[in-house]
Amino acid sequence: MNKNSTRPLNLFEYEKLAVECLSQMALDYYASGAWDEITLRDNRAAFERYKLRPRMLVDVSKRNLATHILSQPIQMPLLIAPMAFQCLACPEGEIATARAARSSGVGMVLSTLSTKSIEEVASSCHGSDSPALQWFQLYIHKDRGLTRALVERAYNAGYKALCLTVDAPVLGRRERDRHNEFALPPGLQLANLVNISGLNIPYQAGESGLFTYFAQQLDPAITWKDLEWLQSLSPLPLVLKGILRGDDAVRAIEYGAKAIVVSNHGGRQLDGAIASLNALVEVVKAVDGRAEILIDGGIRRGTDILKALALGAKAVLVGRPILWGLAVAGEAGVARVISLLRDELDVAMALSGCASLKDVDSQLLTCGTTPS
Ligand code: FNR
Ligand code: LAC
Repeated sequence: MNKNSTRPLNLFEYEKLAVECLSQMALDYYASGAWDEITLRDNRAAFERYKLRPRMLVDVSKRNLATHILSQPIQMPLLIAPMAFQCLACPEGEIATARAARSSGVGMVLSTLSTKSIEEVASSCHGSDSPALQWFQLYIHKDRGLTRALVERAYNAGYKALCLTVDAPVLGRRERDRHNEFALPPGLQLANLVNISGLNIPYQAGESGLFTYFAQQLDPAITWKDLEWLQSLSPLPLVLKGILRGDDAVRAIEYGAKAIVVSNHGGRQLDGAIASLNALVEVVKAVDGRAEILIDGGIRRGTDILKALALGAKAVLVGRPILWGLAVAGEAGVARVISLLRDELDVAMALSGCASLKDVDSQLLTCGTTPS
């Protein structure tokens, strides 16, 4: 396929185009999962196992995809997952992503390890009518002063929630990154950390520089008790990302979390971990309506979103396909990836007899030939 002559029709076609736009090191970093990439593949396979049970003869002439997440409106149930180092895909990096999220009416979660700063990303979206649904994703560093400063900056810049990633006490072993000796190329930096401490992703022979960064800088000792401290730093609602068990979800609520992201980090952390869609069922049951539940991992089609919602998620996060859009065409590419998903969800809802998200329920799905 040629970048200029072919208009990608779906997210898989975007991935094929992106392969030609990225350096090998960036592509491998974006695409890879941990060890044998079993969980990476399982995330997709889990969606294919569930089958839809469409309802017929429903008036679907008007369809509404809008919803609220933590009381904030979005045009469709989608947020862009936090992903590090987006300037590897295009020079505007996270700013392009944020603008596309804003113009498309979806949410965005900014990574602690972004290559554009908390303030740059927030201010790039100022000036339009509705407030952007922007959350800040936090990695707790050993240096608690540095961590506190990140939270305060996110709050002051107008981010609406703090999304603590809990599945990465150490970095998962991504062997492609080890082979490539992954490091940030000259000119790119950890934009949120450069003024505080000048931290960067080091080159290290035979190792992923990001793995070394995690080992040196992030705190693998954090436990549930630290959530109290974290919540004392700002009034931002707490979201925990990376929960895969019902009992952990219940604990998250007891410790004050307002939302949970069921996630295995896109198969990049513990390989062999349960597919996130399969964990969703257990988490939804345990939470029993006491917190909002989101999910990510392997969402590539509108029907995947529909299935996740039918199993009880309020919204989904999408990761890698956003980077493929960013690599192919910057802000416009991200906007188009979102619009493809929106169109697919819209058509899938119509064909399933759902005029609005309220009509999407567990009866819409089966895992075998009979309703579950
Ligand atoms: C991630 N992810 C991630 N998560 C997080 O909490 N903080 C981060 O900085 C990153 N960085 C990151 C970089 C890249 C390149 C990828 C692909 C992923 C995980 C991400 O938020 C999300 O959980 C998964 O990407 C979802 O799976 P899919 O949609 O990529 O299959
Ligand atoms: C990753 C980290 C940064 O998945 O979360 O690469």
